[in-house]
Amino acid sequence: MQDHTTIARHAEPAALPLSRRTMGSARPAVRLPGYDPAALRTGILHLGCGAFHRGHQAFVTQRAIEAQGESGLRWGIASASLVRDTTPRRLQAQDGLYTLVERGGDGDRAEIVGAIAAPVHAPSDPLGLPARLADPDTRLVTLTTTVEGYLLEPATGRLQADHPDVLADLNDAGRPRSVVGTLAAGLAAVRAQGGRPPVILSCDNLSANGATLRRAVADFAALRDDRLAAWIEREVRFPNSMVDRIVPALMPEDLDEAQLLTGLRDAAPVFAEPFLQWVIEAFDGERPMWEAGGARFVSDVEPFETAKLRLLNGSHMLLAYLGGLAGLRTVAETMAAPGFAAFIARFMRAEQGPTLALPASELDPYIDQLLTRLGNEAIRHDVARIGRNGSAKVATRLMTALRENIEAGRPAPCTVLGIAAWIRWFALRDTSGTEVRLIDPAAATFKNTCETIGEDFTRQAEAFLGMEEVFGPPLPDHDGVVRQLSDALLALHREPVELVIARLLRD
Ligand code: CS2
Repeated sequence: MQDHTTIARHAEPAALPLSRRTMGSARPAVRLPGYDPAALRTGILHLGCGAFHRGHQAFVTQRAIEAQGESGLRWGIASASLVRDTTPRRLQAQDGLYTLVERGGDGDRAEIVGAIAAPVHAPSDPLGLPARLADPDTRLVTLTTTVEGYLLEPATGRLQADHPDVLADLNDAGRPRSVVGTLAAGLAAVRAQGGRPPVILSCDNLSANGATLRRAVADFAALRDDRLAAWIEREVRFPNSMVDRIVPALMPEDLDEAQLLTGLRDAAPVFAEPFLQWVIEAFDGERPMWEAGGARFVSDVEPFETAKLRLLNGSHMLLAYLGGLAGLRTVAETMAAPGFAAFIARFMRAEQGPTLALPASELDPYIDQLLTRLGNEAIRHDVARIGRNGSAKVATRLMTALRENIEAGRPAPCTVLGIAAWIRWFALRDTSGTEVRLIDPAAATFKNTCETIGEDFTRQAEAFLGMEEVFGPPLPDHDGVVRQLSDALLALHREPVELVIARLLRD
């Protein structure tokens, strides 16, 4: 492995900016698109032009275009950000091209991706996203907007009909702000033209992502016109999909590191782990040959997505909250600290694993592979970032399995300690002088609860578990769980995280 700090110091400031014209002068080890990016037409509209999309779907699409030759050229992506994000503007200045760096234990591999034929900054786009969706060449709409973008009521999974963005989009369908408003306006235009709707493929990291999005869009459409809602339910396909690749957000030093690898200046490179998985519910309709980039088409995505959410994303939550409390900054630093890797292995093997319908012959290697991925030191994955919006994640990633474990009489101390660590982030704010910041829509409520209750940990545990919109309905053996959670809160209050983990592993 090269030393990344040394790399950052030696990047030359005067490198040529990446563009179609300069791409050919990239260093010889850099892989270039196996097609002419200027010849692409757009067949895919993507919403959410962030790092994850570019490290995952756009890369897989590049492989598909390469594999399909001439007929692949219709699958260029119009990749849009709906709001503040300026990534599309940076990509426009470099003809949609960007560098993807895969970082594994054995070094870095850089590739220029050209699949984004049209980076779209929605607020300044002359066409507008509904018109792009309704273009008959658009056969697929893919999304990575995060679940918060779907504007759902957490308790019911239905659209928040009174959300300001929903109300604004109902008044002005021309330039929608919300994901659901954009999809509904585009689909209404397809219907008005008597056209065939594109397939809408959610690539957001939540269970039943396609079905969830379908309900949100139909709810929005029903607020406009019941017939539109019925047409969407009948005519539009929303397959489910499971996406997996660890793609941290861009760090300032990444620009110099990418430049050192390629010799070109890229304002929007992406760094990702080598691993990639994309499991898509099979659907009828035209699409790129994504299998060429590793995608799999299956009849039921649910087992894949549950395993991934509980094992990978659940472990991420525990590492983020416990690692953050221990003063560690990244997932890999946390995995390398004493006790943490063994703790996460136990969480996956003894707590989450037994709740999954996977035979040991599949589960064991999957967990081993995850332990290696989480420990990948070349990936700087910020714990505070992973810890964001835990209130929208804890139910699917931790609580469902905890409930099943209690019902089966299986102890789940690692899960309980992880939840306690999350609560501690909010409790610590004003008591220890530690600057603890965790972005979460429920942050104010959580901090308030901790402040009002103070150090009565039984009451704290009761108050948090009582928040059904976050933790779900009361657990079986409620009193037992309150006791365990309050013990864990007390332990984290009294002792350093490492000691608490060491004791848990000994017991
Ligand atoms: C992470 C995910 O931030 C988070 O919630 O757990 O983004 C994770 O890196 C991806 O789901 C990996 O596929």
